[in-house]
Amino acid sequence: MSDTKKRNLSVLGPNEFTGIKLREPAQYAAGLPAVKVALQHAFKEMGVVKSLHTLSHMNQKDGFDCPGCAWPDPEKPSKLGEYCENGVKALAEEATNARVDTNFFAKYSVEELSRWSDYQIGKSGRLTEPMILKPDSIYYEPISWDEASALIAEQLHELNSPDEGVFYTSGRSSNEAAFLYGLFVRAFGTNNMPDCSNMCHESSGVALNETLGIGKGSVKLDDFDKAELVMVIGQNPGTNHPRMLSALQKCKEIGGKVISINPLEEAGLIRFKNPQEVKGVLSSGTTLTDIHLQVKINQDVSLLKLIIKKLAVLDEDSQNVFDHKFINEYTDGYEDLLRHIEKYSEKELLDLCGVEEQVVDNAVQLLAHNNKIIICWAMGLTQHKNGVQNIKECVNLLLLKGSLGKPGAGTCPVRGHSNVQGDRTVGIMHHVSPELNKAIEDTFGFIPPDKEGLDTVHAIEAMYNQKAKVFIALGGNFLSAASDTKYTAKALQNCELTVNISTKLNRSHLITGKTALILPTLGRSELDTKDGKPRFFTVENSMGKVHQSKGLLKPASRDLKSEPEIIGSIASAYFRDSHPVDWKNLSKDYKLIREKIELVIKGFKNVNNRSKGSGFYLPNNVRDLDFSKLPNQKAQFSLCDTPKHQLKENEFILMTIRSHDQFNTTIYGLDDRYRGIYNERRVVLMNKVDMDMYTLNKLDVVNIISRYDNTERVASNFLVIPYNIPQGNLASYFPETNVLVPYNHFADKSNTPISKSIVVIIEKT
Ligand SMILES: Nc1nc2c(c(=O)[nH]1)N[C@H]1C(S)=C(S)[C@@H](COP(=O)(O)OP(=O)(O)OC[C@H]3O[C@@H](n4cnc5c(=O)[nH]c(N)nc54)[C@H](O)[C@@H]3O)O[C@H]1N2
Ligand SMILES: Nc1nc2c(c(=O)[nH]1)N[C@H]1C(S)=C(S)[C@@H](COP(=O)(O)OP(=O)(O)OC[C@H]3O[C@@H](n4cnc5c(=O)[nH]c(N)nc54)[C@H](O)[C@@H]3O)O[C@H]1N2
Ligand SMILES: [Mo]
Repeated sequence: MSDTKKRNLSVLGPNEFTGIKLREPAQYAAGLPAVKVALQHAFKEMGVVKSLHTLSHMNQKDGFDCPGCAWPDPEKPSKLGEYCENGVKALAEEATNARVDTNFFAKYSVEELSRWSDYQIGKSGRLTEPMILKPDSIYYEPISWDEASALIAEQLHELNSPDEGVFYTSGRSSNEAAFLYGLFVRAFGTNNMPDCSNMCHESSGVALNETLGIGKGSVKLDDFDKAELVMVIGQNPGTNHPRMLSALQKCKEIGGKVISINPLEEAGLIRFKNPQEVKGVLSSGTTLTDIHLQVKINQDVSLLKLIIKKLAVLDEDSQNVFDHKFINEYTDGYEDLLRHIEKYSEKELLDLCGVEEQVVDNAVQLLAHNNKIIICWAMGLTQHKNGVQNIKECVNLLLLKGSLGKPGAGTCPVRGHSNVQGDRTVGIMHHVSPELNKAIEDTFGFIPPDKEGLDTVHAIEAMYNQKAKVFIALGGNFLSAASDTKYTAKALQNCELTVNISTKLNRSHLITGKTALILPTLGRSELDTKDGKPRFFTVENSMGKVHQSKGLLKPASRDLKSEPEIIGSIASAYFRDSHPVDWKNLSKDYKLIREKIELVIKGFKNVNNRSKGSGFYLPNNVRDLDFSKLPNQKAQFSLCDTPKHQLKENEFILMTIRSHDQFNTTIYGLDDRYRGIYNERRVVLMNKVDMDMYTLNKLDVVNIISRYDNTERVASNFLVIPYNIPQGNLASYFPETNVLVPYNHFADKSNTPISKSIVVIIEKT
């Protein structure tokens, strides 16, 4: 294998300021500004005609699924179009008219591009043809599809063991692509399949599996029309799942209540003006949150435990606050839970969570008197050392209230990427499932490996230590999404070959292995044809419903291949057509792939027909109150300890969150409109009392520093913004602050990086 000339790259990109403007945080989400901003983005990237035509097909039954988040479509999508501001931005980003072609790569070296901001890199446009970065070069050059597949096959053959390969997946791939990819990786001989879930909802999957027997949520969209109470914990739907606000609005209109638990008072949770209704745009909108519990970062267990403790007191006063019939019939561990909460005093829990007692009591009253409760959550709960426990405490509350398996009640982990849940369902995972392996063996005639694979954090470590040498990514931006950017950069650079199957240019194409390949692929919104006939693929939304998606736009280039075709060509080059699976034909025929999915994965019976129209729900044991797979065949109460953050005097806890103008590592723009921060991303939100204590003024420039295991990590040049955030807590945007997250600190059991609770100090420059 070859040596490489050292490339002079900037791993983190520029850290200059872009010209901040501040306003008061917004008091409502959506409304006319959302419509205006959405259309501005769309028109700028795609032009007016293409924008309007495309938007009329987004999330419609015969159209394509939004490439943004995984929130489900209503049974009757609005004729005006079923999308939100950030869905339009996601589409505009994909359907842009700008192109990154051979000329672009001839003009800009990877060294130069690495000095561009993520915003500039993303705005360069769509990738148009396969490119190679050779070991001795700093310029990408074109390569044919066949040569690219042959090179990958050759490098895979050179590995000492299949476990030296790492096969990452982001969450935008279709079920068909993900199934084929998982099949190829297993046929190749490893379970090294880290995916974006490892950094995202893995903690939810682990907690829900252990307590309820399924790693997914239990509610359906229409449960929001029936719920008496919805709790939104550690989630910012106004920005990240705007269509969820319509569901909350409906809930409010029938008299439901909403409690939000968040260190920030997010605009999207205060008030909502539905842009799809005339009254929504013209009126003052719907108040969403009835009670906001401004918890300190990572003290949700303390707060929820306090709530449970107070409910237990009311229950003992024979107010029938808990659903004892449900507890007796369906659960295990109730007495232990009661004993466990005795360990804690109300006073200590109150101090830990930092919420005013009166506000907690108001929430307790709502919980005491309502029984149809939905709990929604996202990254504010999962990305902590005790992420799994956070979610288990939510499950405790639902079990006590009997709020599962009935209309208007249940678990609602709100997923990120538009098909991240589907990818998992059809086999992307680093764990071994004997059941899945057996089904693959029976269907395809080869024996999949039975050794546990590497997840994201362990894959990074293996590459860093040169135990893994080839990295292939089906989508995503591994470098910028993963923790510890500099360490991850070294890990990727230690690889012989890194391959990215992508729609758009990103930093992972610049900070690469010795040899790097970019394989450009079709986006969701694009027409995918075989023999001149359009074909569709399927996705699964956040609530376990599988449905079809069919693009309509002319592809960004004639040289693009679909994801299944790319996987198929790598697989047939690797196996040189001597393998029980007919990779070439399977990869071209999505219907055939679906027939195989039907044989291997439970719940996909007759998927080819049933996925048409509005689709079908996958089986869900919680909806049926079937806990037969769990110990004693019961849903499990859990004993969750309160997290211990023993901060030294000058230390803070930092959460790394999304601004309103980004999709993960894709930066749509430089504004965070709802939080009143414009034209700047290098900011750190801080409580005014803390600022005074450290004699910091508004817009002072600081470095943020984390120290774990004697290693200092620095994110330099951030502007301090006074903000309504609990004392001792800070907030900043990712990916800029990922450099601070230590690669070897992650959640117990789920291994999710601790991106929402990094211990840091602030240094004025
Ligand atoms: N427009 C847009 N949509 C997206 C994405 C995007 O980047 N842009 N990303 C997609 C993906 S992959 C995902 S996973 C989701 C992410 O969706 P979210 O989880 O909503 O995203 P974050 O910005 O990480 O927000 C976390 C929220 O949790 C709060 N929080 C942080 N720490 C704590 C805590 O300790 N306790 C509590 N109670 N709250 C806390 C923060 O204040 C913030 O409001 O969105 C998906 N949708
Ligand atoms: N500090 C910190 N780090 C985090 C988080 C955090 O909250 N804080 N959140 C974590 C979370 S929740 C997640 S999910 C991860 C996200 O991690 P990833 O999924 O790896 O990152 P994305 O930014 O979503 O990936 C964007 C890239 O995907 C490619 N792409 C887009 N659409 C398609 C498609 O249809 N097909 C293909 N093949 N490629 C496509 C484009 O090239 C684009 O540049 O980041 C994690 N990292
Ligand atoms: Mo995510």
